[in-house]
Amino acid sequence: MSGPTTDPRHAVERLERAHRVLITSHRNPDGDALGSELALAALVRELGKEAVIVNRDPAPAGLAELPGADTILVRDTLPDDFPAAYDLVTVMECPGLDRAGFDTLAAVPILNIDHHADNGLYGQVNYLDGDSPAVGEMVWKMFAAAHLMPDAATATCCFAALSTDTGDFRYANATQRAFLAAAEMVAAGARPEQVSMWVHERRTEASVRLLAEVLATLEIGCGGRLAVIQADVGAFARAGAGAEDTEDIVNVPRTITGVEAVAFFKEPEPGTVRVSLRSRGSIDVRSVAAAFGGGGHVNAAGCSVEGSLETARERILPALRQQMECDS
Ligand SMILES: [Mn+2]
Repeated sequence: MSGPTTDPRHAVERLERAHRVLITSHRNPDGDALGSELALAALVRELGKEAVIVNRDPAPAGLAELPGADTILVRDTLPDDFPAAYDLVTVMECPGLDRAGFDTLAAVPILNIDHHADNGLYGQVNYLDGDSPAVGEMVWKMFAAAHLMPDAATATCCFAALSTDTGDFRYANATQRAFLAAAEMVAAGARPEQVSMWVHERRTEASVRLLAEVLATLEIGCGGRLAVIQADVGAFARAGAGAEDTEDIVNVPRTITGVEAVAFFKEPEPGTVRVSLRSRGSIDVRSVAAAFGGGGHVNAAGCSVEGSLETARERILPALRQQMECDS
């Protein structure tokens, strides 16, 4: 273990000492997870090493079109030649090692690359930058640190990571640093219009039907500041939808004037309820999620609760209302 570093050279130096690198990220990978994994694999190969990407869950439909995404192994367990055939594991965008969904990753030294403020420093090298808009941007900086020029496909992967994690450059993390990196990526051949198509125009019919079901459950509380939506097992069944069809729905109530926080309760199958929380400004939904074993960012977090949807609501909503200082 060593202290965290924001210097991409330290991460590149660790890669240079490796021969065969296993790359993974969190369960239900998003644009930053997938884009940063693919870009890192390209960097590892440019350095003359071998890279294998393994994820526990498949990519969402649109992001499966990222260049190289078809090379990602999706498995419930690590490859049969792990740990013997690997001398480094690189974990992308995981505040805790458990997020990857594999039990034995720590059998090999770990390079931990993340931008979450609550990262658990589980790596031999911890390349962490809480000011970075996306882990894909941190990988982009590693190319410069290695004096290597990313190709157009890699630039597109990094751009996908950056644009999805900044909400198409609309969130507070769409900083000057984010735009400067985006300009470099486009100059290197990244295709923003292609990424936008993959991210926004690959909806399933089931997800649009589920959206209708969910919006019909909208409740507004806390004097107009809190929006609550849900998808119970019946809603998933009527829409023909699964957990993968809930993406982005939580953001719809956030567009209501005056709404400062959104809670979305999802019950794709009975017994476990996934909760997505979104907020504005200083309302800290990460601490609410963390109280129930989850995590994330101050303004975007989530957790899972065992039991019924009603139980999950009874546990989470009082904690959220307290965080928001609701008096009604
Ligand atoms: Mn990220």
